[in-house]
Amino acid sequence: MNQRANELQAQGKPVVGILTGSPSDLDVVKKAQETLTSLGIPSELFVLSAHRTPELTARYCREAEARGLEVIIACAGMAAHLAGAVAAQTFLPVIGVPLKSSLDGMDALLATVQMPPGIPVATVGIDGSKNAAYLAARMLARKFPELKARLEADLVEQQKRYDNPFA
Ligand code: RP5
Repeated sequence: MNQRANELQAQGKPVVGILTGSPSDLDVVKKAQETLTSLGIPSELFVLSAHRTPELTARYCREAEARGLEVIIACAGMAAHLAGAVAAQTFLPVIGVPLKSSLDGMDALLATVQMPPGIPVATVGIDGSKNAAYLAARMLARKFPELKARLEADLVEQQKRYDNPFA
């Protein structure tokens, strides 16, 4: 196994920060953390809001890189400004997860994805917290190559649910 990925797992220090805008989001958001854990990626999860706790959110983002984080996943519903507010405070890549809280999540999707030029948020689908974790893993695999092998193994597992007409 690649030495750096081993170190990543052994040290247990979070490299992905997961934020969400309300305790009411946690059932969906926890799937991101479960997926990262299944891939051997240490993460941390905090409830922080762009609107209700703006100063704590900004401080978290400004200190994130120095604390060793590599990617931030930001999840929110309704007027979902969290991912954009995070991207305004850090140069780490930000993955936005729009949550289905009202209007079937369409409000959050548009609020998260429609960032102005220069402040990007890589937005996954509505309630797409698992895919946010997989995207974070692909980003991290550029620095920790063993993660690529884990992603390949995970895909093989997914493929077991499918037929192979050529077998
Ligand atoms: C957003 O508003 C949160 O991310 C949540 O999805 C939604 C509703 O929050 P609560 O009123 O349930 O706290 O900021």
